Amino acid sequence: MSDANLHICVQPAAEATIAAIATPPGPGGIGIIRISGSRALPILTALFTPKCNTRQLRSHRLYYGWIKNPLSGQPIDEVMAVFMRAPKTYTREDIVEIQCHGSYLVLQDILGQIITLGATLAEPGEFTKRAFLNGRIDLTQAEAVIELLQAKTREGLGLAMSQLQGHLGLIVNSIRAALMSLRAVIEVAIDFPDDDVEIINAEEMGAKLERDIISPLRGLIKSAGQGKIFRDGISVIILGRPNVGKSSLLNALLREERAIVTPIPGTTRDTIEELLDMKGMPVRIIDTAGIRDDAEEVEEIGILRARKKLAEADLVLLMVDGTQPPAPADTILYESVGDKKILLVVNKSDLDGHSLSLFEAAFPGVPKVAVSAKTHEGIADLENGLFALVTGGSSWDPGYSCVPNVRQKASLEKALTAARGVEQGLRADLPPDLLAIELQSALDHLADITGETTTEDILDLIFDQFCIGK
Ligand SMILES: Nc1nc2c(ncn2[C@@H]2O[C@H](COP(=O)(O)OP(=O)(O)OP(=O)(O)O)[C@@H](O)[C@H]2O)c(=O)[nH]1
Ligand SMILES: [Mg+2]
Repeated sequence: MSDANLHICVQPAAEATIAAIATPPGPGGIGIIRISGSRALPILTALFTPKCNTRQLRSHRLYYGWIKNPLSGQPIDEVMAVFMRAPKTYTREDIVEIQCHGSYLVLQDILGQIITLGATLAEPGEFTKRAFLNGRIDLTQAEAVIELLQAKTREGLGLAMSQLQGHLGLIVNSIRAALMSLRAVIEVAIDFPDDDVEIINAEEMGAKLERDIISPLRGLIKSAGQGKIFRDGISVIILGRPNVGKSSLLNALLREERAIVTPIPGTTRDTIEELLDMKGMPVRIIDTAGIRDDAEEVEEIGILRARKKLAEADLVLLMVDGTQPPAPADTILYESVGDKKILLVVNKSDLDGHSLSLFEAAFPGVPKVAVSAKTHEGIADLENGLFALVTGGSSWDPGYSCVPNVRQKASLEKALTAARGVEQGLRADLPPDLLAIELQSALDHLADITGETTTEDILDLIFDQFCIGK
């Protein structure tokens, strides 16, 4: 190709053609570079020599060939390349994907050529942001993409998938449609204030408000609470006096010898954190230094760390040695936990002299479970007990539900408050223009969820969570 064909095009930011490496850093079987925007095809044409000698690349077809330096003609890599013409693409713009060998250097070289030919480096999440701005997906689906990428368990993935299919957007839009039909009636009442006919039938409107708006909003808010634990997971801390078996329990839960276990009290000096999948719930489990008064210096620091971690934990596994009678130190620890959820783990059930009933008497009403961290007896009971404590024993099936995230839940709550305002206004016979204000506020908060009125700041916050190339 001659130099004359290599004109570099500088485009305004909104229309800029963007490019990024879409696969994670590090060597891999293949690496993918993605380009989106009006210059995607000219850039590919300048770099790519297909084996089949075609003049024009057809859309949505995968071609085999070589990426070459457009100036020197020097081959850079043997690749598969695809051009996808807008609008049937991820961003609704023209897209090119180049599958090359998964070498960081090759990927960097090709990306460098693409930038030279006029593309800009994509920001994190910019491809998905364009999909949203170009109307292919709503904001709930864009957020689902982040969740899908970050899901830690199958259940978390199920939630993300359901949201990616747009289920939440559909429900929110049906609530909005109901609000709009109420607003239409109220607007008629505003326009004809002296009409003899009663336009607003408070009872009928109240019933519709409850059935089509308030009740589904409540349902969504409730499932947000339940879903949070499957999406974001929980943090569980193992606390107890030295030598009760905390590290052994960590190992038993992880099913690997992660932490050092010895008969010497004060073995664990630092906190140890690991992530595990407990019945679909991502659980960050934290083993801590055994807490005692006469600890030496390093151990003392570990104990301070344990106390700090306690503040962040959602649930405490308070571990005791079931072969020893309850000690005042156990009670002091129990009291230090405050109002956090707690499960008393009475360990060493494999040994003679183990007694659950002694602890029943000392800690009445506290959920407890007998286990042997050594033989793994009772570990399943512990997992069930922990799960029940966290979920409140609900038999909710996360995989198929519509579960709003924290941001969406906050908007749903504001919409619910506004909808309740309308309900109260109807009962108090407020003038229609005041009802209209509350109704509009509910509509605005719902529009925030799907992204119709979301501010640039919030969009930035959302898309900043993405990785580059997505
Ligand atoms: N028989 C029996 N021994 C156990 C059990 N759990 C732990 N042990 C033993 O108790 C000792 C202490 O276990 P660790 O898991 O290190 O206890 P820890 O609470 O982490 O102790 P520190 O880190 O020192 O606070 C080790 O000798 C373990 O083998 C159990 O369920 N049964
Ligand atoms: Mg330990």
